[in-house]
Amino acid sequence: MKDESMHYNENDIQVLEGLEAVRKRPGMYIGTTDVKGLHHLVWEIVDNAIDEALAGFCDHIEVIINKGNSITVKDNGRGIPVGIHPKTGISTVETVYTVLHAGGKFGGGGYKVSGGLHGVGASVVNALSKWVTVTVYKEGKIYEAKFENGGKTTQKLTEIGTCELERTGTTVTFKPDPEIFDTDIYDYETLKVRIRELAFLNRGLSLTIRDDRDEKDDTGETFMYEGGISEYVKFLNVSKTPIHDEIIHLEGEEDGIMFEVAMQYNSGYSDSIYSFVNNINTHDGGTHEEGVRRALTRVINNYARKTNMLKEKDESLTGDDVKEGLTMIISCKHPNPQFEGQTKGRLGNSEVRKLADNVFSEGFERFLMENPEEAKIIVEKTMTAARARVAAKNARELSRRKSDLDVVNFGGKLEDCKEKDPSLCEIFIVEGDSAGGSAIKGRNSMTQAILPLRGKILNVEKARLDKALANEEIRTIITAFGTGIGDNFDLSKLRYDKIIIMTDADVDGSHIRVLLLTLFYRFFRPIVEAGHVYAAQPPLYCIKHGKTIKYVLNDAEKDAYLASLNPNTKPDVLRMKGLGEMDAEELNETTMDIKTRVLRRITVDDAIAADEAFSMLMGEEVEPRRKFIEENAPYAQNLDI
Ligand code: 0RA
Repeated sequence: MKDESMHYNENDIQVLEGLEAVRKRPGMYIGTTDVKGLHHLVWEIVDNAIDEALAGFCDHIEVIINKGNSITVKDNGRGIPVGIHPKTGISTVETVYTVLHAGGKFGGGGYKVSGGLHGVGASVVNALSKWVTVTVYKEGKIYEAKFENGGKTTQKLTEIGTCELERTGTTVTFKPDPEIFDTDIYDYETLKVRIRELAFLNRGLSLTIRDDRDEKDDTGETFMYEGGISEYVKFLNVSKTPIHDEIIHLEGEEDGIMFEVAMQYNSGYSDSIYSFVNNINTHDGGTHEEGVRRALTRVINNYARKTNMLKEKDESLTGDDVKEGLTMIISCKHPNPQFEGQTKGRLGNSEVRKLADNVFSEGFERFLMENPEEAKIIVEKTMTAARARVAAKNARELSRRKSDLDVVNFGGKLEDCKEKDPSLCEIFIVEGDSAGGSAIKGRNSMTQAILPLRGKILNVEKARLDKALANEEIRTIITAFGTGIGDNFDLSKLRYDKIIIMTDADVDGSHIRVLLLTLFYRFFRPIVEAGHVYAAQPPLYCIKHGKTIKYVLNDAEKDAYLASLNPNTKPDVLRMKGLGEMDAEELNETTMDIKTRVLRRITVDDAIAADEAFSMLMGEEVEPRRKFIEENAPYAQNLDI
């Protein structure tokens, strides 16, 4: 007879060493241990359930945020195998949760395309949890295993009851270890947005999210889209005005690689093209995107020539022309994806370029032939974009020539700093001339440049590049930044390390800030993505007591500060009116001085959410904006993206 216990002990040591390595260097496995890493744990577990769905055995997944911020993920798949694993001599459930490299091929060796840590996810989550409970429903029986303090088995897989034969699936509950993570509070919205995305990307799969910390939430929200990525395109175009009714959906498969794309043009000027591989956003594109872009440009040009919309003498449409106002989702499911680039956000598999090109060009050509009216609208749109491109190029050349003559003065508005090393320089874009005046007097003229804005800035969500370039305010900004715009944009030429938007803490101020952010996001996106954009935070209150002056940013800070004071002091509290009413010294001390100011960095964690928010806030459609503001009113503080 084999000595089972001996066998187990040997493994046990190995197992604990493996999980201990995860606890020592969690960043290697989940990136960070901040709020992002905390949420990452959920996706590792959900990924396993998605794999079971992609294998065709699961059609419902439920995510529950429990009281106390533990997470439950339930699926109705086949259930993790419960038998003894031949390699480890312990149950497969326990193996999957405690052996670091038990991923992928455990159990049946099924077809597996999801992203994440490719099957080691469960053990990584276990290693980083205070406790984990796994329940498996299978063949009329209920099994349970428990782990504590970084993955130590406290209850081996045990049969704990019976259930109906038809009931199968896996339920996992885990509580992240507060010793590992900076925060232990889950954000419903963050989980919801990704769960909705997973529902769009996996048509027919239903996903539910419920918040049991919230007494009022007893049903949660369920997302299920029969139309898959077509419905994603429809959703992304809600705040935009589509120029044709039908959402074009094309798909194909070859050698186990699934490829699909959905698209619809809208009347706007920016494009929203997002691509995914195995449900992961490939934000740096790759071969699947390249195939589609190449085919899109070729098919539209061919069609426009064939129908004589594009005459012989006309230049061909460019890749930029054919993507203006295009909302598109590209989704590829690949059994062996190669992710490339610094952030692994690029698909490298070369065979996908061909597949994407073939599937797209055949399907799209067919669509244009069968729908001549839509085809005409689309081609006309791309031809208008081409004309605007030429006009913008001329305008750009004009403004470049002008700025060559006038490098120092910038139309008289920019008060530049003396320092020439961009990494030490910052520029304040200031609302109004009077605040601009105080800022110029109060600044550190060595490193701080000031650009006062006179009028309201143009809403670029409703304007093409050529019109934006005709706008004085925007031209000054482009010249000041030094990066150029459009085709000749060059991030390395940015003249300031920090671009600081300084507007009042009122509704007008927020409006100007959103207009500026829209401009930066649409026309200077790499500047935002590289983290160069900040919002200054002028204080809302000034609290004086005795000789002490304290500035605070909001009501909560004011109340906290007042409560901290000796009850005998008599503070007389001033509500600050606006930037324009502060003198140079006050403005410097409260908002500009690097020793005392509070800046908020504007980040783009999620490009899709940012795009959605800008279209919503700045686009043509009124109704979605009304709804968005209504729904977000309680969170108005967090509106910035
Ligand atoms: C491999 C084989 C079988 C099921 C699974 C994996 C499976 C894993 C997970 C992880 C979360 N939920 C899951 N659901 C299923 C099938 C084995 C069998 O049919 O006995």
